[in-house]
Amino acid sequence: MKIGVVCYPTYGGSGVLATELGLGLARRGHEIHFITYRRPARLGFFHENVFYHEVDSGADYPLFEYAPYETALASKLVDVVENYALDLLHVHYAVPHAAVAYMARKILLSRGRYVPFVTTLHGTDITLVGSNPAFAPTITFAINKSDGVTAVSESLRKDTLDNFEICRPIEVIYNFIDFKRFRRDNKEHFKRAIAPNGEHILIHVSNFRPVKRVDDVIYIFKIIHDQTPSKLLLIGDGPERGKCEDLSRRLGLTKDIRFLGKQDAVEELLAVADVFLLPSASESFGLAALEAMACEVPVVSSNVGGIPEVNIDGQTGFTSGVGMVDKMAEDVMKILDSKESLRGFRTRALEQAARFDIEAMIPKYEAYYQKVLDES
Ligand code: GMT
Repeated sequence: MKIGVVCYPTYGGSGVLATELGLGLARRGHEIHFITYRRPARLGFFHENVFYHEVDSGADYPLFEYAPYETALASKLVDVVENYALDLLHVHYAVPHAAVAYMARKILLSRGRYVPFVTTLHGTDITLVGSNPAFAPTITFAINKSDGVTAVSESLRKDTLDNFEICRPIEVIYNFIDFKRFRRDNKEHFKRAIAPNGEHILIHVSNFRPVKRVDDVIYIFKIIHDQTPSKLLLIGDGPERGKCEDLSRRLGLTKDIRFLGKQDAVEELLAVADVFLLPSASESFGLAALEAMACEVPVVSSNVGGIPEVNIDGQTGFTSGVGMVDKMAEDVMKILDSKESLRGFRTRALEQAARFDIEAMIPKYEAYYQKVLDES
């Protein structure tokens, strides 16, 4: 198939997932065209089946206080579909991509071609952004007009049906993990550098948005740090980072918390970690938790959204209510209680991660695309 992929080319989960999916499909012989405003973060290498088309929103025209990105993207979609004879468009993150794809499909139809589009809902496009009255009517319309709609967890599917007037089926295709990249390699030299006295290593990876509750990560760490020698690695960047740095100073933890910013090789840091913390207020899936589990790192998390579909309470880690930092700290201590306990959690985390192997999920997307093409 020849497939156009639209996504946010940033470090966020939806962009990562879209890029990995596109690359996986390209490896299986499909021709993949990424159509975005910047080269996606994980699209670093040449592949004969992968194309990249940059969208220029014409932002430098003096009249535009806000660049008309949607119009530019719709025009680019029309251009790429026509010039590369694409069979299908797959847009990740409904806002605004589903509405733009609808517009492109209309334009193409007026020029004699029907090109279906699949929308994948990722989470905040529904739970935070999409439900905002500024977007809701357009997004509801565009989801209903999609030729196919997928959600990354059962919980997100349910949230979408509960909160929007959706009159079409939504297929759940879970997020996935590439075990060629995410696996626990021996990184003893890293471990010695980070925790020279054998301290426990806790880790959190996110975009430091309020929804991630990174301050809870620090409060949890404080409780643990008072009980056992430990280090915390904070990976990623975003609006809450400054506040979190202040908090770690106020709590006297500067020496033992390392803010590492955005990292390309997250798996190398996960490979030295003992427990992953994810206390989010909302999370449709928790791809970062799955990446940790693939590297045999148990997860202590909140129990919101799709997280319990990934992190199984008492098995692969623990889940609790949002903001229950004392309980989350207790759960970390339970995991770290003995070498046997940690080993058990590690093994089960890996077993659970194996259910989300990319090799099993890509064929599900292929089958779904085929169904959409057959029906349109
Ligand atoms: O986590 C974010 O805020 C980024 C966001 C995104 O779209 O990039 O992540 C969402 O999509 C990921 C990939 O499907 C999911 O793993 C995350 O759980 C989801 N985030 C939220 O629902 C908050």
